[in-house]
Amino acid sequence: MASGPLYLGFDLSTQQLKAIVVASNLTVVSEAKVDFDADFGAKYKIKKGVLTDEAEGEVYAPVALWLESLDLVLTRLRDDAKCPISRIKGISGSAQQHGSVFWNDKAEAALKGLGYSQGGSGSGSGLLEQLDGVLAYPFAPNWQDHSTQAECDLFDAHLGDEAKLAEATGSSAHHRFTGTQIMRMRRKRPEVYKNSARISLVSSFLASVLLGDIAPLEISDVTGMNLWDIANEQWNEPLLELTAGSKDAVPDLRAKLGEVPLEGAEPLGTISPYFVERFGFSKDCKIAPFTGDNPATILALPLRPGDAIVSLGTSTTFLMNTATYKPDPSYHFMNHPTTKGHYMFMLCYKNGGLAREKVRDHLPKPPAGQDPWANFNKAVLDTPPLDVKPGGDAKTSKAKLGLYFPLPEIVPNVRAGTWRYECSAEDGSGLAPVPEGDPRWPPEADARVIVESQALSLRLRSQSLVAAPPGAKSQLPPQPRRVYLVGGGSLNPAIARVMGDVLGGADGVYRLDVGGNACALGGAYKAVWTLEKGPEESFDELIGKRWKEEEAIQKVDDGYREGVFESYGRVLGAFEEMERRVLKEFKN
Ligand code: XUL
Repeated sequence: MASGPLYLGFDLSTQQLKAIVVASNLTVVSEAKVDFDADFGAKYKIKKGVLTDEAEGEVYAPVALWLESLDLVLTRLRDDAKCPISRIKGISGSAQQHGSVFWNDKAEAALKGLGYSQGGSGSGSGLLEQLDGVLAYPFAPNWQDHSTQAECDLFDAHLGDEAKLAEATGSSAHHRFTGTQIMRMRRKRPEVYKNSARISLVSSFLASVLLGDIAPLEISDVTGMNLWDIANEQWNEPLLELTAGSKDAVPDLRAKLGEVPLEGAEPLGTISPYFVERFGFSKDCKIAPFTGDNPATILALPLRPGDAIVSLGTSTTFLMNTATYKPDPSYHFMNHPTTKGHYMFMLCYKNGGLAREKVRDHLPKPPAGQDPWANFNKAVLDTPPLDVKPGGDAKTSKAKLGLYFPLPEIVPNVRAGTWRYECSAEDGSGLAPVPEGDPRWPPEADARVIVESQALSLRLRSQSLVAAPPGAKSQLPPQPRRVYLVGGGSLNPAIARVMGDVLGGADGVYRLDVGGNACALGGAYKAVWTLEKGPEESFDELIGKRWKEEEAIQKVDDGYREGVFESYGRVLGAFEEMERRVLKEFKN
């Protein structure tokens, strides 16, 4: 193995802790992981990494599980993956967003005292033993927690309405956002709140353990709290007051949250002696700020402003890097993790792959052994855009639009259900519902319409953030430069085709081939950039030079198709009107 510095990226997700080591040229050198259920399920009684209290709507993870997992993943990295740990020069990483860890007043000293050598402070015991008794609460509320409706209502009302909250903090109130979670902790478990000397996000928790000190909250992850005033780059005083319960209690909450560095570019310090003594890290190894898993995803490639990532998993997530700040209650703006003045635009849907699967299951099943999506894909590709027969009379042709939400949706905020509509293909006029079972609407049409519906929702909400692509193709209408697909659905060619038809992509639609490793790689690349960047060199510049595009991505569709893209543009207003009508009647 060549010599030279190495960089470690962690990803502490809901179900696993992953560690990936890359060289300066971004080549992956070693990796290891801990699967929470497989490795610790019996001990912690967790399912899919979490514990649940159905009656309360609480979802939470034992913090001890993460401490044990950190020791185990590093043991595996050293022993199984044979990683030359002493060459690791910098560490960063990503963690599930919004979760919080409540430290008590013993934490700081215990973190500072971490060690491993015999006769030294730790004397051969692990993180779990050495950090015993440092938590004000043994659990971290998880992003799937939905126990905070009462607090969300108060947050949404506090600055006037949800649009004002979104304007200030980048998002309207969400159950999982940490401000509402902290407020509920104060009201439901006042002793825990009182005993919390510091509150970390999961990203800064992991950085803290590695640093051997409480790490500050990170500038991108802090925007997942409903507490950070994005435009003014400071805590929002009225929202702190709401969370803390009174004006007098605000200084105490500020102390719990700590100061937030306004840039994510500088290392926080060197690694704790514990990791040097136990695993052989260099004592000069630096810890860079960790960020949330969505911000880390946009660091897994040189994502330029105007590029979009569509993550097609169980749910759908859409991410863009943009210099435009146009918040709205139905989506999220977060600070960009590496580029000051840029934002991450994020749409988070509940319905994605599962909803497509339901439609698929209404079609005849392909014979055993064939791709279970074969008939669905054939229906998608055989149905023309919007199911408008080519060559028909443009004035009378009807376009099909639908909403397919087997789960209550957040974008828009409506109850579970399926709605089918028709409108003029020429200008979207005459929008009218189509009853279930109407012979004009066979199950094959649903296959195309659901994928179009998911893509139209993305186009509707991102249209004001995209510009006409510069360069030779400057005559093109505003659209993303590139659309990158990740997640399970990205393997499906019919879905890629519809994403290209609806969203465009002047330079095409690409599949990002990094397995499930995007967040950990984003963390590792962030460590490379933090420690190797030249003066004023941006993350995108440095990673853009070193990234081997041909190994990481594959073109899966041409993207923009003249005529087709415009036909969707003509019904976008009708799609929005359909959502409005459904929302009026079926709001969550
Ligand atoms: C984003 C969110 C999830 C978690 C998953 O707001 O809650 O994507 O970050 O770990």
